[in-house]
Amino acid sequence: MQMTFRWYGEGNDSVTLDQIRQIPGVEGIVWALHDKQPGEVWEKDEIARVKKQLDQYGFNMDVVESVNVHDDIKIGLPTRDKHIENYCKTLKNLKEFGVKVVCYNFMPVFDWTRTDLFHPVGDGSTALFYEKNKIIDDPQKMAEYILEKCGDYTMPGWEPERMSKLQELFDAYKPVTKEKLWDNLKYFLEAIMPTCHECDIKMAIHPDDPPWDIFGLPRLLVNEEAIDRFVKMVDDPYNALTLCSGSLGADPNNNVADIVRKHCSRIAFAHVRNVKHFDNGDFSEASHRDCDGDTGILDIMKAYHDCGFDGYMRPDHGRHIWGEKCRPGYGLYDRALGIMYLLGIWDSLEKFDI
Ligand code: CS2
Ligand code: MN
Repeated sequence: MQMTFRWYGEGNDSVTLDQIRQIPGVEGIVWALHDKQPGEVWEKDEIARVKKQLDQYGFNMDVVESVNVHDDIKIGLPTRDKHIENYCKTLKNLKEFGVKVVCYNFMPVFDWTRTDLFHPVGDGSTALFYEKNKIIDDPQKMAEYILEKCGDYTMPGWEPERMSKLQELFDAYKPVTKEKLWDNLKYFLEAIMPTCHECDIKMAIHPDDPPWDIFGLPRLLVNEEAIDRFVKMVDDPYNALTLCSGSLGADPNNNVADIVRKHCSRIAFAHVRNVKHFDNGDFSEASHRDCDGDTGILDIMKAYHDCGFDGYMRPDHGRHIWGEKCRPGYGLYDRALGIMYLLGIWDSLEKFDI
């Protein structure tokens, strides 16, 4: 297993590479060109600039999160072939810099959705929170709230440019049923697999967050059955998973450790995050410590260890603690604590026969 840390880039993150270097065990930075719109080619000189920054601190750039997929591909419009061609160009450019894994998602319109980005946890810290009753039929209001709360930071998947065309986007997705969306995902993957082989880059899909339909939009990667279908649909080692325990774990019926055991060989990238459920269906993100949530962090780490997982891992969203001002879910302190906890479990599993 190789520990990594997500970083949004120079001038685009409250956390610095110098700080990340001081967290024990971090070998690579999970990065992206965050100013790129979905569909735009990532040029070599732009990638080279990031490489230079990471090299100074001895970090690798093996994992990208995310090269976002253009809506035309998800909707299945005739223009998708042009966008797929551009996606392949980006993969070829990334290959030149040794990138091994590209994380992406196939969620219509929105990336992850929360109703409160700074919900008090009760100990003075705040965390991302999802209140089921607040997801009413007003996606516009939701988008405005998210954009306002993010302040100067744009959140991937919630780019103001896309959010300003929300109604148009919703209209475009109207004919896209869940089955159609599966077909469009298959089309995309089959089209890019030869390039992935050629470039030795694994495409690692991130599950839908939360793992159920919202605002009438279909969502695919929501449970074990869907993941089974996904890996069989394009049965290729380069068609891989970003297994996000927090996304899947938002549904109490999902047993993430079981999914790890079943699909370990197809997991290229592990996101480890803890979620606490409430009886009414709401959930809050929690610290990485097992007993602070219901995701089964210890079981998940043991499952990865038992399977001999040798892919990339990162702590996922953290709480906002010690008064830190940061991107929602992406501060330094709680994610650094998360890493120490995860490495503590891993090191113990390595040393003792448990
Ligand atoms: C989220 C997502 O769970 C997560 O890691 O922060 O924004 C995630 O990065 C994307 O869905 C991946 O494409
Ligand atoms: Mn995740």
